[in-house]
Amino acid sequence: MDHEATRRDALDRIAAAQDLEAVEALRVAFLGKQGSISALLKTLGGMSPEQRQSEGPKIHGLREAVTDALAARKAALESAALEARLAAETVDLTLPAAEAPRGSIHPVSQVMDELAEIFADLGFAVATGPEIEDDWHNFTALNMPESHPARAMHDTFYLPDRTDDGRELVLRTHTSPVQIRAMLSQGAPLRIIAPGRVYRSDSDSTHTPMFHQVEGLVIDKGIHLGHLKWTLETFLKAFFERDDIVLRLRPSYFPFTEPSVEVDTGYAWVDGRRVIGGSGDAPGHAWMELLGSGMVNRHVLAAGGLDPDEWQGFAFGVGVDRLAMLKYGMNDLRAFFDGDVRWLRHYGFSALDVPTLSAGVGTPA
Ligand code: 2NL
Repeated sequence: MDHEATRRDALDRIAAAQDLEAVEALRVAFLGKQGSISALLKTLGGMSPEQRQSEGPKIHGLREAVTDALAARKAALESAALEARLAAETVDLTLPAAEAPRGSIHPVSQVMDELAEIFADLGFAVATGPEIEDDWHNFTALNMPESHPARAMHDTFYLPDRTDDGRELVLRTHTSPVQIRAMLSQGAPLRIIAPGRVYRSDSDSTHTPMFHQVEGLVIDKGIHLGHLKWTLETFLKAFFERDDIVLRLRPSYFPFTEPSVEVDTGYAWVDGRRVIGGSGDAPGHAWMELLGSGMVNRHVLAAGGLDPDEWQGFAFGVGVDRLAMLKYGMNDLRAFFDGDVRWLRHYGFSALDVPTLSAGVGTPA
């Protein structure tokens, strides 16, 4: 074969190569150690100077043409492969991920958000504080001095360490210490809710060692039980989204309030569930204890740095988990903290369901 025929044959075969492996095989066949064009190059060494002068440029030109053709074919195949991949792997980034695990908002979080929204509308700010407390903020300031029987009743988790000034450390048994801290740092007047985790060494079908509480505190001049009752009634009507909430206030005792009142609401059984609404004395209805409250004890005001002859207040505390169960119809508290994805899928909320008063804080349509 003359050089021209060799060139045509090589370029035809390169143009016909269907994949990168075929291009590589041709490169080896032409330009590899044993390659046909490499063999031609080697013949230059045995030629006379005249022959080499005429043959050299032809053979080098042949090598160059084949090298260029291989590179061009390789680039064409690579870009075709990329085009094919781009066409096959189109992805619409505006579609929701089909198989990605989807999270949901836990009912406790949802209810906490609902409470914050309802109370914000009444002028309350949300206060937070540490879950590890010292016994002064958790007990003493709340009119529970050492050896007070209420301390034992709280089933407190004690930590092995103490504060630098020798106070015992506990997992807070209620969110009241948050409110003590708010009184001390912000003074009066004050309108806050304190939602969060609390801990008691108690575990059965209706008690978990960790649960959620929201407390509320209003301090101003001339505050009385009427303000307490109106506030709780307004809150419960907004939370349960019904106007027929009826409250019954019973005298009670808490160390931190005086007088203390327990608040019951009327309810009825509907489809095996308690549904809040109506008077507990109405036919088919009964009363259920919902929350504890009272006028802030003057010792507690004083511990909060306030003059009890100048400032009065009311406070209340309620279990968030129980509120969630009543509103959304769960019957086993323990399932709240099992992390069972089936339960979460069933009772969880979409992250887009943000409770707002304008759109309603209740179950989305
Ligand atoms: C309940 C209901 C209650 C309070 C919590 C409170 C907080 C301060 C001052 C006075 Cl800073 N009171 N919180 C009041 C009454 C009831 O919780 O069933 N607790 C065992």
